[in-house]
Amino acid sequence: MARQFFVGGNFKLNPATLSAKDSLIDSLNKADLDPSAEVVIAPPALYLLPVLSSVRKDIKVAAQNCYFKESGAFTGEISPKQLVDAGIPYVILGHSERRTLFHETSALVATKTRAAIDAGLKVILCIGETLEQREAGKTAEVCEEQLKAVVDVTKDADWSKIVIAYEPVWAIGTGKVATSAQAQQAHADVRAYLAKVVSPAVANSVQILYGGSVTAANCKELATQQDVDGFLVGGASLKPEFADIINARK
Ligand code: G2H
Repeated sequence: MARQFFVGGNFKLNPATLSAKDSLIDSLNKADLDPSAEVVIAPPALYLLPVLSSVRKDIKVAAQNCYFKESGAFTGEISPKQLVDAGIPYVILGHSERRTLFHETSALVATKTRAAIDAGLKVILCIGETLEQREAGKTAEVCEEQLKAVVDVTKDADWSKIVIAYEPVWAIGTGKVATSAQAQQAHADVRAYLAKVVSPAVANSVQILYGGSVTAANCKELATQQDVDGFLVGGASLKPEFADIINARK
C-alpha cells in the first residue's frame, strides 16, 4: 500500500511577532504545493487559532505539545480535548527538545500519546538518538526503547493516528543531515520493530518522516528512499524553501 507523502513544518518558538507570523502564512498561502502531499504546520501555541483561521484549507495545523489531562490545575499546559475542540487535528509529541530541555521521559511521552489519540488527535511522535548513541552503534536500540514505551500503552489503539518522525538529535538544527542511507536504515529498522511488536500491517502503513536539518538542497535525495515517507522540518519551514521541500516528490 502506498503511503502518502507527508511534510510537517515545526515552527518551534518562531516567528517572534504576529506580523512575521502573518507574512509566513501569507507566503505559504500563495505557494504552489504538490496536492498529493499532506502538509501540517505547527506554530507556537499562541498562534494556533489565528493560523487555523488564516491558512489555506489544504494545510493542516498541529500543536507542538500537549498534556495528558483533559483540564484542571496544570498551569501552562494545553489539553488534547482543548485542541480537538478548537479544531486542531495534530500534535507533535516527544520532540528531542521536549525530551532534553524539558526533561520529558519516554513514559510521559507515551502517556501523552495515548491521551492525545483517545481525545481524537493525530500524533507526530518524535524519536531519535544522540551522536554518542549513534557512535556506540545504539541507534536502533534507542529508537526501539523510545517506541516501546508508546507501543506498551497503544497496542489496542488506532495506529493510523500515529505518524513517526525519526529525528537524529545530532542533526537537529545543526546543519548536519543524515545521509539518505542512514535515514533509510533507521526507518527500515523502525518498521521492522513495529512489525514485530505491533503488526506487519501497521509497520507497512505507518508514515515515517525524517527530521533534522532538512533543506531544499537535501530533501530530494532523502525522499527517494523507500522507507522515508516525508519530513518534519524545523528551520527551513520558516523560509520560502519549505514549498520546495513539500514538492520534493513533485
Ligand atoms: C528537527 C527539525 C524539526 P531542523 O527538530 O523538528 O528541526 O529542521 O531545524 O533541524
